[in-house]
Amino acid sequence: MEFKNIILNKKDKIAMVTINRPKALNALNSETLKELDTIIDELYADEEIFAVIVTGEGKAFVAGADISEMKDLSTMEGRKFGLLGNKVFRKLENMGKPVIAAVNGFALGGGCELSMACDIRIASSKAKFGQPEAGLGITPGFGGTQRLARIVGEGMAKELIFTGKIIDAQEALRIGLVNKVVEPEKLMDEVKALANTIAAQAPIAVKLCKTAINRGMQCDIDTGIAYEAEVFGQCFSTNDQKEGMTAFIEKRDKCFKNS
Ligand code: DAK
Repeated sequence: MEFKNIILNKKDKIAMVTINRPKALNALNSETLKELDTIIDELYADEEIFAVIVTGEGKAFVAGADISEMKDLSTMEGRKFGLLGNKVFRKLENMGKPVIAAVNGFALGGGCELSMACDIRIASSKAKFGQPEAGLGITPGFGGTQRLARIVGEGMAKELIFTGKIIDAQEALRIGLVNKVVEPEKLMDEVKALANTIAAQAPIAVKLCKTAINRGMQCDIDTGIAYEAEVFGQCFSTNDQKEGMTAFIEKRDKCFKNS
């Protein structure tokens, strides 16, 4: 399927989702969010895809929600826009496949929020992060007040959101917002290698790990441990569990079938 604002490529079990509005620094308008929604549904249903990469075309990852579209929104329209973005980001977060953000440049506002809805963030040394919404007279609207505090802690999240200050990739690494920083020309190789390593694991196990971690971050540890025991049990109903353990005993390479 062709999209106007997003390029979707699939190769060797990996899907690459490139936000492609470079003239507007990949700002997210409703049209782009709706395309992203369709793409997530497609990737979720595609059993050949084991890992997903999200990145931006040009010098930005995503420079935020589209300010020109938001400028004249009414209260109800603003709410609708926020609900759309949150629905799409939550779907991405819960899609059951690992998602890596390859943050190639500006990740501001909704862009920082998009990267935080991904599981892992790898940044180019040129990347910049921030939640500048308060300076525009709004609050973060795509989960920033919730995910940033969970990732970097309450005090740091409040400082970033209250001041709107923009931080560089090294500072993002220091506060735990990104997993790794690499030189710009190495970013895609690094992210693809990571995606390939993840895609070589048993995909159902990876999916259950993701769900268990996501759920565990939102509940008390006893509930989380009980959930872990549940998904651990479920693994034994998969062919890939038999394959992984048999291949180990037989000292041969594994061949996971996502079943
Ligand atoms: N929206 C629309 N257009 C944008 C944009 C954005 N977020 N960011 C950049 N652009 C456009 C610029 O207007 C410019 O367009 P032209 O003038 O060429 O037509 C083009 O991209 C290139 O940008 P610059 O000329 O500004 O490029 P520079 O390299 O000089 O500066 C910059 C790069 C990233 C520092 C600068 O563009 C910038 O400050 N951009 C805005 C960053 C920002 O404030 N982002 C946060 C957006 S607010 C909610 C729902 C959602 C949200 C909030 C609430 N609810 C419903 C409750 C989310 C809010 C946000 O994300």
